[in-house]
Amino acid sequence: MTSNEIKDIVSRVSVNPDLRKIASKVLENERISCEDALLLYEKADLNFVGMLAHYVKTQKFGDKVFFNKNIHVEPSNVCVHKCKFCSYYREEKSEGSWEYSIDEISESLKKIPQGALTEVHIVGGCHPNRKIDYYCNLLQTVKAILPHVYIKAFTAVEIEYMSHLNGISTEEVLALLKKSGLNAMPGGGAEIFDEKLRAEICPSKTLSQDWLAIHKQAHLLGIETNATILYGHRETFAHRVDHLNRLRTLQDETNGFNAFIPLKYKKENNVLGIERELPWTEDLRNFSITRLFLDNIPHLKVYWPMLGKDFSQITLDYGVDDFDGTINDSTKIYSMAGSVETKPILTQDEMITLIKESNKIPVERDTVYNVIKEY
Ligand code: V47
Ligand code: SF4
Repeated sequence: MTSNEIKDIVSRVSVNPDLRKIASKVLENERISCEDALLLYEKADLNFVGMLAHYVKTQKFGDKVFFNKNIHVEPSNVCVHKCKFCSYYREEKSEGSWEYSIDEISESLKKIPQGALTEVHIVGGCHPNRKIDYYCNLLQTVKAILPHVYIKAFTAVEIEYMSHLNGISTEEVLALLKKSGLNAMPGGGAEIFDEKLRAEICPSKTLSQDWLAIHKQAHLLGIETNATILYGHRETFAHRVDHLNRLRTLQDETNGFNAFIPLKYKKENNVLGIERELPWTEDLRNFSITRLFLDNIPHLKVYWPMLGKDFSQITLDYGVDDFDGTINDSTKIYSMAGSVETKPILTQDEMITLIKESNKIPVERDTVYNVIKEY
């Protein structure tokens, strides 16, 4: 749809005049304000925000939808933080905990044919007895076995914990990890930046200002990163807008974020005590409004293992341009929280089919969005 066609539709249907103004801003390529975003969350229906988000996504990428070939490595689920929404962490040596040695991880990586993937995504808990040598060794081992892959590893929360445990600054941690092979960082651990709510749902976790500072340090060191939001728990729309605004402000400064990934809170096996997960229409509205507000973070990613393949296809018409990865079934953070896909695995052919079925053009990318192949 062209901007004139959208203007025409907006002028014909009876839309709140303030919403109409926001639509004009979007169509004129003007940044929307926090007040605008809040109004969209409070008043705009799914079709309205969806149409605008799809327009913006199409302006940026046409019908292209990106994916990559990756694998998740989760060295341990032992974690000191015990976030209330997390279904994944365990106490050291308790039932359900795991702690893979470098040898165990390297044995499984050696089975992967060369060229089968372009990214290894490594993330786990904050383990109280694993010093930075373990992580540097792990990165070096991955690079030795799979020299051409990008390593996207460790959330800002893990970086902060390594700094704490080893008595060195977070900059030093990042520099050491980079020297050992770290190429990029995932966006986890952001949760919700509002300090009061953060203290309620993940009291011991990295403070919001520190999460942002670590990403800034990474960007200044040339490590590109992602960002996330955990939504659908106790947060208000104003909390979501505040969260997005802190990211947009940092991105104006550093331009180091590649992708934003909204993570829907899943309620199984954790103690947060939310009885009902959000309806899918709210997920679609959230994807759409995020696309409209975060005008400076290029990619909006759907993490399909969490939302399911079928629903993720629908998000491609609501501002999403990235279907994340082919993944393998080793990722547990969502399956333990009740995600739609209990054994997340997609072959490259299945990924291409899913994207084509949605009338989009599949484009394989690497971690930092260099195009590998268009299908
Ligand atoms: O920070 C934990 C979330 C995140 C639950 O950067 C939960 O490419 C929902 O950030 N319900 C870690 N979410 C995973 C992550 C990620 C995933 C995929 C791709 C990328 C990327 C990053 O998982 C945590 C937290 O926000 N999480 N528990 C739960 N019950
Ligand atoms: Fe640990 Fe991350 Fe789970 Fe929090 S969300 S308890 S930091 S693994």
